[in-house]
Amino acid sequence: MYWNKPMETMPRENLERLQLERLQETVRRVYQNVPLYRERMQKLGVAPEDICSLDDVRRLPFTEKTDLRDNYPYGLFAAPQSEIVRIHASSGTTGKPIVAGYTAHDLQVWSEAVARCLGCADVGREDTVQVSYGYGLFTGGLGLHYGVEKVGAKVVPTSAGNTHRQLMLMEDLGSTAVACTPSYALMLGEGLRDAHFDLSRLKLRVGIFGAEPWTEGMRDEIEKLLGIKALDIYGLTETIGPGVAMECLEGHSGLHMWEDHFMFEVLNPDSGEPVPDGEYGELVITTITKEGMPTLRYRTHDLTAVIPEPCPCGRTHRRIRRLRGRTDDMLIIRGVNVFPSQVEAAIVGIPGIAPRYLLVVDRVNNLDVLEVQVELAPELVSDEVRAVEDLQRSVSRAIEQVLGLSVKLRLMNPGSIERSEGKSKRVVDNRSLIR
Ligand code: DLL
Repeated sequence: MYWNKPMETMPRENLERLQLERLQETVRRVYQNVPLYRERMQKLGVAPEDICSLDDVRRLPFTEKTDLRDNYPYGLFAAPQSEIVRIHASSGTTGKPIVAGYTAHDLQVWSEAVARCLGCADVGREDTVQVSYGYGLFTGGLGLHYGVEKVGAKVVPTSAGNTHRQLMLMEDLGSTAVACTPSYALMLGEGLRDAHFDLSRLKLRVGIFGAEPWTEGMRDEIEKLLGIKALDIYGLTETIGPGVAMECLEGHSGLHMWEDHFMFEVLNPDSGEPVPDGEYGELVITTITKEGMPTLRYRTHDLTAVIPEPCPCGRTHRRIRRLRGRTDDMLIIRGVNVFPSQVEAAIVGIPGIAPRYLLVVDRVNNLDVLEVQVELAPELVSDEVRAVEDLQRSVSRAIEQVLGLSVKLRLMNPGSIERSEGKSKRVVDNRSLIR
């Protein structure tokens, strides 16, 4: 089902003409209003008038997560504060989050993008959509929420957590669709299985799952446990939130990127040169309709490939493959972005602790578990149980405060964490993506 047929099926030629106009407008806007972009463009010797074709996007500077961090909180905003009506945020590499600002127009664009995603899942006026992504600074809950309202479906804003209540409401309210992270979808499914629940009592038909990497194996399991079709939705705070790209029921593979709002490139992460269609590279996104905080050539560090073949659904917006992983070291644990350097920042300076650590990530009962191994300083090898217990508590608290996530802390004997002469290995990720 299309939400916006003329846009979703627009001939490529027209779509590309529209993209160019919008790109030019965005470049003018950031050049005028955002010192960082103006200075970078001047350094590269490129002015807004030089953007004469879509290929000229490659003349523009890249934007990185660090640029958002360094300009925290409002430095990359391109609209006056009086026009900003919403803020969202996601965690970054330090204690400070990445902040995104939206004008009223941006919120329209966002709900339009999510409405198209819901159309891809055949969700319309007759549906009841349980939004079990977290509500708040995270873009998942509110992002889906306003898209559901836009298509005229009924939204049940349960937010994440409280599995028992989620399942009760799902049955009682007759939810036909659910939106949450794939790992939470598995938990919901297992809740049903463990309760020997008769699936025919549910009206659930489709799930809209994203915010973290998942696999075909996980899709199969979710579909079996919940008795639904499971579809992948992609997005990130820096470019808008969920709704940048979405799988459709017909194609069932590959996510349509809404190219009238987001221009994308797939580049070799080392050289910055485009990779041929079909080959994996880093996804780089330029927003072309955002006002509050447009981003030029944002390096997502997410790995994907363009699917060159047209989709049987008739949408002309190109598809990217399911996101394969990241080029940097950001981990996503239970939907929370975690950088190893955050742990380092938390433990450095705690008396009795050496700045040696290792993050071990596992998936236990389909939930991510983060174990943080931290080395004791040689001077503190205390046999005194109370002293070690106190240290255990204060180090856990310090780490949990920075990450916003509960962790399993293991204090290790001095020298027991492996050393390396080159780059240190900070992470062991045992979550098997091929399940
Ligand atoms: O996770 C936005 C979102 C909410 C997307 C709900 C989909 C559904 P951030 O917290 O900024 O925003 O995290 C963005 O999450 O760069 C990817 O690494 C990862 N990610 C998001 N969706 C997917 C997906 C939201 N479908 C980061 N597959 C992105 C794999 C995903 N990774």
